[in-house]
Amino acid sequence: MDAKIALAGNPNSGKTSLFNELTGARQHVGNYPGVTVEKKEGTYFYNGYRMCIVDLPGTYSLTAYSEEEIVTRDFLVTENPDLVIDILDASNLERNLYLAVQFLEMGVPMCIALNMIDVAENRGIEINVKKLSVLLGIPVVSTIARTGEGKKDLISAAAQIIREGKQKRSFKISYGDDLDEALLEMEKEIMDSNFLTDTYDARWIALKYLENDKQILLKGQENNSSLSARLEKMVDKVSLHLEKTLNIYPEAMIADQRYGYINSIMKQGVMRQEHGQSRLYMSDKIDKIVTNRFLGPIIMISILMALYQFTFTYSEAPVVWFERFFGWLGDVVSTHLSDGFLKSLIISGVIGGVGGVLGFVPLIMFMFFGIALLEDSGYLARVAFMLDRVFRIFGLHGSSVMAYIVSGGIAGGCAVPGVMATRTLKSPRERLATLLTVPFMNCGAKLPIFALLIAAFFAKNEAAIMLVITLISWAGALLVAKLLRITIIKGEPSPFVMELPPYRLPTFKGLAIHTWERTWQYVKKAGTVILGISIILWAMMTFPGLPDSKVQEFENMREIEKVTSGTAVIQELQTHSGDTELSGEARNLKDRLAVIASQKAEESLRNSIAGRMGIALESISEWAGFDWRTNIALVGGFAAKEVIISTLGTAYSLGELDPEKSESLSETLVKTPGWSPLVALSLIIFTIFYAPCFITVIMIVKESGSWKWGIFSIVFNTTLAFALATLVFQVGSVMGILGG
Ligand code: BGO
Repeated sequence: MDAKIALAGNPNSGKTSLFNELTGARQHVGNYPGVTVEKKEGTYFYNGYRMCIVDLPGTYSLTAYSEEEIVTRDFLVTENPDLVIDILDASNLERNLYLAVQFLEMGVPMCIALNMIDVAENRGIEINVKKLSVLLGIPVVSTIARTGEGKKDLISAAAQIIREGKQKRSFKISYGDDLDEALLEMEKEIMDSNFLTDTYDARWIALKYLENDKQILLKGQENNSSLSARLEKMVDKVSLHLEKTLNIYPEAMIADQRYGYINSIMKQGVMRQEHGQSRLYMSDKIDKIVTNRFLGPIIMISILMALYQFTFTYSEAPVVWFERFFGWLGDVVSTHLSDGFLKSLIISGVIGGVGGVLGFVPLIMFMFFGIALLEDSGYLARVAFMLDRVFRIFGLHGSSVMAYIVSGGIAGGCAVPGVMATRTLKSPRERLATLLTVPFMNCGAKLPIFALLIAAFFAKNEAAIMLVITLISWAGALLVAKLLRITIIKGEPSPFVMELPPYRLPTFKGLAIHTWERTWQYVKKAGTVILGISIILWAMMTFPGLPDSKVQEFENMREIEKVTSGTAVIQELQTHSGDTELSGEARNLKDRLAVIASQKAEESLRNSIAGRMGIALESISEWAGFDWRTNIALVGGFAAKEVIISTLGTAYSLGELDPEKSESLSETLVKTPGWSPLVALSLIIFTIFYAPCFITVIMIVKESGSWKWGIFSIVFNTTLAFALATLVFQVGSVMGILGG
């Protein structure tokens, strides 16, 4: 049987030596067509195989900068060898792995000859070959090409891969949020139009466009000029963005991330150097402390605590300004519009709903700024690296950490991109376990709910409570993942390599752009989706309203109050507005009328569609301490979690105790009977765990490929959330803690 094997590697890695060892006298030299690069071919016989071995020119990379690189690349795609043996100089592993990573990205069938192992040993370098093989997912065999040592093992590993046939391997490096997103978009366009995909892999083509690869660009323009122009436009857009935010070009970012991937492999105990001669760069020095087994977690918790402290401290005043602004706006509308549905819609539906969400913009902004700082500096990647050890225990993967963080693992993300971020996970089981648990993270929509409840009931320990909420959500997500991995999605965890790019000093401009982009997303959602849902929920909370007989009943109650007070008092009320100017009797009447108005509003809310739903659920939800108004908010929260806060705002403003006093929602909740710190805690727990919002469920269905998992996440998460909230509320009530 014939097989074609290509020998590739960096110059001076020992390719020629290995080639000579294998082929001996059976070799001939020519040139690659059209170029001056030498082409050496020979044969080797092994167990019935006639192996045609081609010694490719030595290269450091697979860009299109030199003839050698183009020849190597073209050979791999046009000649389609059965196997590539990448020869690595073991004494210079990190640098040699750069080319190996690019072969892996091309998806060619390959194995590694870890050559010059004798030189490495002499230099006190010890390499864990097995671990390297596991992490890269391909066979690695140590060799000494000069003496022929390891040659037989290498060829037997090669024959094994050839026997197994060409299997498509999925190897993906994350190039950071911006490039990953661009890559996904470009990949889709490329696949939809079958653009060069006969020869190359779609992601690889997209990557080459981002690397500004002249050869691929030229081929692309010849093949489909309009699509090529569209792809180039996408590249320009993301390049400009990267330059503005991180002051870097895509090519450099891609190289950084590839080295980051290699750096991560090296840090997982693949290489040990006895005499400590290896040069430590600044990033390595920082990593020695920041990712240290003992110091690392302490630093991580301290940084999170500092982030929350910073956010709550500095956003407090602007949040109050925003609240006052929306309160004032409500008052203005209230005085200028006559009573009726329009007034109610604008005050309760629009201002109460959207204003409630927009009121938290300063908090969101400060949080995003802090997270952008951690992300742009490269620290978040270290968090993922450290947490990998913990994640393994729970049957997950280091890449899951990034999906958790994107979903709001620290606070303020979104589960939709979080579910999409799970695409970097190779193992389908780990991926499923991750995408089913990312919705437990504290996304930007849950944050205002926590902020509201913390401000109302735990004002003294804001940052500490926020940290506890974060830890609860992570612990819950990990335990559920473990449960899933030992029951319905069993399987071994796969090896993990997380890109550890060098630390960078973020620029203020870059941080400002990242902060603004994310804040704008939040504002835009509040002004569109949330506005729409708020109006629907307002309608559900307003209609069908009270029956005429009931309206008349309240009217009669008002009349009775007025008649018993006398005309003089009524006249006084009509002509004066401020409380201080009123006589005692007039003030009394005013209070009694306000109580009737409030009773009427509450009765109307109870009678509404949403109110009836809330009341119907109350017999169950009261186990967890939730009243019917909270139920309305939680049902609304399934559409989008922001709606919880806006609906609570609307529900409590529709039936508030004194409609003329515009107090903040947190003040209203504290005063409302039935609310206590324990109820707030129970609600926090429920909010963390219950059904993901509608868009996330759709995303779960899309990414898992089945409605089954979408429905599972609704039913399982809500049951779990309710069980935990009930546990907290009941135990708290029995023990009499937190006002329970
Ligand atoms: C000279 N171990 C050791 N110690 N050396 C090796 C090994 C190994 O496993 N493999 C290769 N070498 P190429 P490329 C040389 O030529 O095969 C040596 O570019 C010398 N030459 O012998 O040419 C190999 O094809 C004078 O060394 O690599 C060669 O990939 C003094 O690495 C060099 C010392 O190998 C490069 C060495 C006149």
